Amino acid sequence: MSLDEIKISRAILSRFMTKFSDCLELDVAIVGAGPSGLMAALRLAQKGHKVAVFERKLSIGGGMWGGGMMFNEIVVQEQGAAILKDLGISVEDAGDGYYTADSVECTSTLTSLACKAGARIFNLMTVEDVMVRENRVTGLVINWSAVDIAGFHVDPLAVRAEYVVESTGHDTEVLRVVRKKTGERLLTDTGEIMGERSMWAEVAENTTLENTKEAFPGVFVAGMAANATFGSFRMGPIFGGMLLSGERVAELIDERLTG
Ligand code: 48H
Repeated sequence: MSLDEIKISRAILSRFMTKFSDCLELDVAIVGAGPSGLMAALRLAQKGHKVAVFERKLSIGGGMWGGGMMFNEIVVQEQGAAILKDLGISVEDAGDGYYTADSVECTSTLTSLACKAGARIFNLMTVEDVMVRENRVTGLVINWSAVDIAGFHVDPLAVRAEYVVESTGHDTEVLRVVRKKTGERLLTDTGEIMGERSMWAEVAENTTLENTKEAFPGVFVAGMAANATFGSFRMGPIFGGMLLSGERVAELIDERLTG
């Protein structure tokens, strides 16, 4: 078979345009492809919702690849281990209710399963703003990360969504922009992003789940961003709470979409 470079280029352009334009109106737009965002994407897609994830970086997986201090293993507790096993990821018993898993296997498997379930993942795209109608977030404003990095003045495009998942991790970028642009109170005690506290794994893991909820009309917060928004602790390289938070946010949004 002869190979024509122009056919290769045309195939990429036409396939990408079909895929991208199909995602301009979504049930759920997820910001950040870390463990909580990927888990949410997997469960929402399995429930039949139209979901896409927008990730700023070239790589998918957020803080999961790096394990703890670049030792590429993660720790999960009983419930987290059950999720990983259910996804077909190898888990080692480390005793006393702690389990370890290879962070590369976790990230790549979760990503693959989310894609195969029907979630679309767009890497190299940064969410820089939101759309708001009648005090409710109705979509995202996106641009190529390369535009952001280069500091070019190029106007963005927009994506409409019934619900947005804020899973940008420590920086809570979506809620930060919501607070700044709307001037409205977030659904926190102070109305502001309350800020992440220092490390306390046990408390942080439990509060991650409690804090996985709607933080502004139309925006649900998951993962590390949930604790940062509602003023709880960080937990270090234990990832059960992130996975459970992704599942929880998917359940909450599914209830809204189908209820
Ligand atoms: C597009 C964006 C934008 C934007 C950020 O940090 P993450 O891995 O997030 P979680 O919450 O799923 O997992 C947190 C975990 O990795 C972690 O950091 C833990 C457990 N820390 C504990 C501790 O004590 O330190 O992923 C967030 C993703 C990243 O890939 C970002 O690049 C991406 O979101 N992102 N994508 N537009 N504006 N902002």
